[in-house]
Amino acid sequence: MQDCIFCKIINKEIPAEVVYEDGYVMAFKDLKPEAPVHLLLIPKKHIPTFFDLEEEDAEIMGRIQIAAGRVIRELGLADRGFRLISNCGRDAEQIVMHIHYHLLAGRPLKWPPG
Ligand code: DGP
Repeated sequence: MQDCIFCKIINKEIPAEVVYEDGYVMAFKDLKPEAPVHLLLIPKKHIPTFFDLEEEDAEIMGRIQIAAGRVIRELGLADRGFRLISNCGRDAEQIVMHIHYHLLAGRPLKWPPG
């Protein structure tokens, strides 16, 4: 999608610190980190919100979660754990309209998040 900042990152039109990439998923560092590890995991397909998901997207969404575990394991943080969270819509303050999960790790994470 032309005006989507995350699609531009996928297409390498704007830079990002990419830590994981396969045919379906990309993970890169968040511009404004809220934890020692703060990554954004996104589908390479442009899907604005969870309300736009179709049956055929089930595999891609599952792959995001597999990638999350893989990245955390590679960072040596599997014994400590992580939080995977997604903001959807206005009340959750979704700013970028391309589905993404925030992956937070490297410090104790309070619950509820706010
Ligand atoms: P939200 O839509 O509220 O779930 O958060 C979007 C996140 O995306 C926010 O934490 C900041 C991050 N972000 C926005 N623009 C860019 C960018 O151009 N590069 C990177 N790496 N992160 C971005």
